[in-house]
Amino acid sequence: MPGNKRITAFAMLVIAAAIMILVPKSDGKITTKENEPAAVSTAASTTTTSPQEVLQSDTAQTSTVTTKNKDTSTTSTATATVSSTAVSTVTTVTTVTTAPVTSTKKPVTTTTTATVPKKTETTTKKVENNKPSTGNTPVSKHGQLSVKGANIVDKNGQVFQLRGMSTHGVGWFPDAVTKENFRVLRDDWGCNAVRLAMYIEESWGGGESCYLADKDRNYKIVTDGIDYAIDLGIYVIVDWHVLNPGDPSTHTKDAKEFFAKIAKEYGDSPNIIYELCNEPNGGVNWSGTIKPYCEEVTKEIRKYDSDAIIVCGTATWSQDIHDVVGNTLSDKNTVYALHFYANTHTDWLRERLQNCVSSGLPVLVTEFGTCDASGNGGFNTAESTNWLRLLDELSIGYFNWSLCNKDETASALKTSASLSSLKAGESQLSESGKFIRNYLRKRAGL
Ligand code: IDC
Repeated sequence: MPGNKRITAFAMLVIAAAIMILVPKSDGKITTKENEPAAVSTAASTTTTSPQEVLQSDTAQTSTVTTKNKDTSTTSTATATVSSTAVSTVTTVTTVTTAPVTSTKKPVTTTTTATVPKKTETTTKKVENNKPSTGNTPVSKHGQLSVKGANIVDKNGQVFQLRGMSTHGVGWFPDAVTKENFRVLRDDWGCNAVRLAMYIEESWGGGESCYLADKDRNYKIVTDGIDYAIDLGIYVIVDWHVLNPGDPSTHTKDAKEFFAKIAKEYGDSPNIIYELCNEPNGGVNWSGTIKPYCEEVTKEIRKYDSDAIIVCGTATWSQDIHDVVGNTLSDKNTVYALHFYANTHTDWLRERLQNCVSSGLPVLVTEFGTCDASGNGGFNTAESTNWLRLLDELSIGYFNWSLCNKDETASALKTSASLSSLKAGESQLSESGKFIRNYLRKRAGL
């Protein structure tokens, strides 16, 4: 019947038009054009995530658009964050595509970046690194750490002791930064954390450069290391390894830039801990130089990460923690670094530590060696044990220098051992490595 046919044809047209309007693009991505509404127009970052992942709300300056693609079971989220303070002549448009996941494994992420000229605001990128740790890992159990009095406490307010290995300089020994190495440290050594030491201004020739000689290379090694730690559910200290020169304020601008980038990318992750300056030295003092430097960098980090633990180095190669008593930063989640090398720094420094802790100062030993302060010679089990017992008594965390096979006493690995494939057990370990593994295992109840 012609009348009915006309109605049917009309109905089909309406349905077809509705499908064209309503069905999202098959690739599940949002394309953001330059001339889109105010907040999005200046900058855009597009992220495709798994349904389980929920983008945590950003600052008030972030606008988020979310669509659901039924076909691919993915959620597309466009996030634009406009920094009101920064002024730039370029805008970066970043597209992050994350394959959908059904398991708890980290999704594969690809990132493409294009530069769009002529905008006056800069974009901040928010990659989703805040996936909750699953399984029985240190971070899934203890979550976001904070400072309470002289202690670090976990998400339940229970005192928590960080224990782990420090890498050597990641620019120098990048091979040590592998997920399998960190897994062995977690499962066979009983570590709940690692420290990534990134030298700032010391280069050793060849491609093995410090941060300022090759920012991109060092940044990549560090962020790979952070990703492994997040995947494994362990804590990770990002160490701005100030040593030569000893004045951290020489590179305040670079430190702020580096930590802001890390904090933007990982600020939502409970794993991350920022160490602002390894060992100030060369006569710089706490109140005149180190504290103002730490305050400035802390302010920068807090723009993007409101609660992570921040570690401030102290004067004289991070030994002068007593200078900080009564003159701490106002930031409540800040702790102060004490470093020792067991054959050089003995009773007198332990007494200092006890006094400072009695005064309520929160201290973290982000680096210690079992030997001389030179890192070579003087392996001393008795003094190392004295130190570690005291730190255990006080629930103060510690990180051993270093996860390396360099020919020096402090190295935990034999020179002949492969740096990239740490095996469970003692076969690859130096004298120091065996002692440390054994001590850490016992402490972790392994
Ligand atoms: C040492 C390394 C050594 C390297 C040297 C470079 O062990 O291989 O040649 O740095 O300057 C620290 C520092 C740490 C030192 C370590 C041992 O934080 O960078 O590493 N140490 O000297 N403070 C006290 C000792």
